[in-house]
Amino acid sequence: MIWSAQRAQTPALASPLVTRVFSGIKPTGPVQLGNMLGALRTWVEDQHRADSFYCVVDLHALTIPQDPEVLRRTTLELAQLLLAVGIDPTVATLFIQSDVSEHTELAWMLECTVSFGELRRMTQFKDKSDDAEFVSAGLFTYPALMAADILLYDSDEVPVGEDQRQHLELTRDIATRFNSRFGETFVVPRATVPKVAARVMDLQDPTRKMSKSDDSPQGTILVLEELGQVAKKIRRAVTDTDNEVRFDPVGKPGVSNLLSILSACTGGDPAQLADQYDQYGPLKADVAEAVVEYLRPIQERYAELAADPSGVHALLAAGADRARALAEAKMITVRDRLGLPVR
Ligand code: AQP
Repeated sequence: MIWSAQRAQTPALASPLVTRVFSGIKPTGPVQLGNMLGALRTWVEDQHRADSFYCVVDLHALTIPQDPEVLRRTTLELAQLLLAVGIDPTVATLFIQSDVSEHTELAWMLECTVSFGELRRMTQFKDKSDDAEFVSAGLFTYPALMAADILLYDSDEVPVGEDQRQHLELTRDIATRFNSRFGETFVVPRATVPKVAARVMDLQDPTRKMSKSDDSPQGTILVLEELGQVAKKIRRAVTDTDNEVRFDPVGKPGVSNLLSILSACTGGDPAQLADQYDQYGPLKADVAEAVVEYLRPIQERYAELAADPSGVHALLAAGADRARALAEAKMITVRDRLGLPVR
């Protein structure tokens, strides 16, 4: 117990004066524009005002079948991409989820506090399992692992796209229930969802969100895609026939999606941007140019990092060490609260 008390006082523990941010991204395929505008853009901003923990959540990728070699490669490439988009490892903690085994340990404990009915209500599970040949139990319990990721670090804020809001609500419920049953243990986090581009839609089917693992090559813009190809996809984006440029996500989902993308890349309010256009052609041309110029420096930085990936491994190991220090301390409290031996 003396040892555990010492651990619980490590300076790495959350200070009540510092906002802690945590977020993760799955290495399930090449990062798409929605990931970038809905989440990673905020990650980069947040790292300068909060103690930020960013994680490549490789264990979440296992919820759907993965080729081990491909997963190994995409995990490293995703870490490189996070550096290329502007995550600065001197101010933020960047690490790989499976390097910190406390995530899975806590996930099990939380799984035992969340009900089958709560998990069954998760719309992402329904979406991802509907047409799948094989539905893993992990896909079903995945929100408990996500809750563990967040709660381990006393996170105050979790920057995510709109699609993750429901999982965040469940995380809040899990934390609140645990605290009231076992005593104050977890910070109850809140989702921070961007004002624009919180749900970037598929360019060919603007009623469904852009996704990295969906088979919609013409509807998905990849962050590392050849820029001429990016412009072409935007010029071919599905709109509608009345040729009126108006921000109305329900009535005009295709046009509104383009306005949201333009707004996220250049600033400005999507409804006001709409006033500058009276035809789809010029709007599409401006969106294409804005996205290309947004992605160009990211692609250049990525090419430099990919040419010499040697430093990335060391940097991820250092990030995991920092994350582990916090996670170990939190698990001492959690184990104690649950009546498990404290190591
Ligand atoms: N279309 C989107 N618009 C805005 N934000 C989005 N995000 C994902 N798609 C959009 C946000 O990106 C972050 C990382 O997502 P993830 O990799 O953890 O999983 P996801 O939400 O399931 O994203 P994908 O691209 O759809 O991946 P797959 O196809 O593997 O499921 C999250 O904050 C998410 O909100």
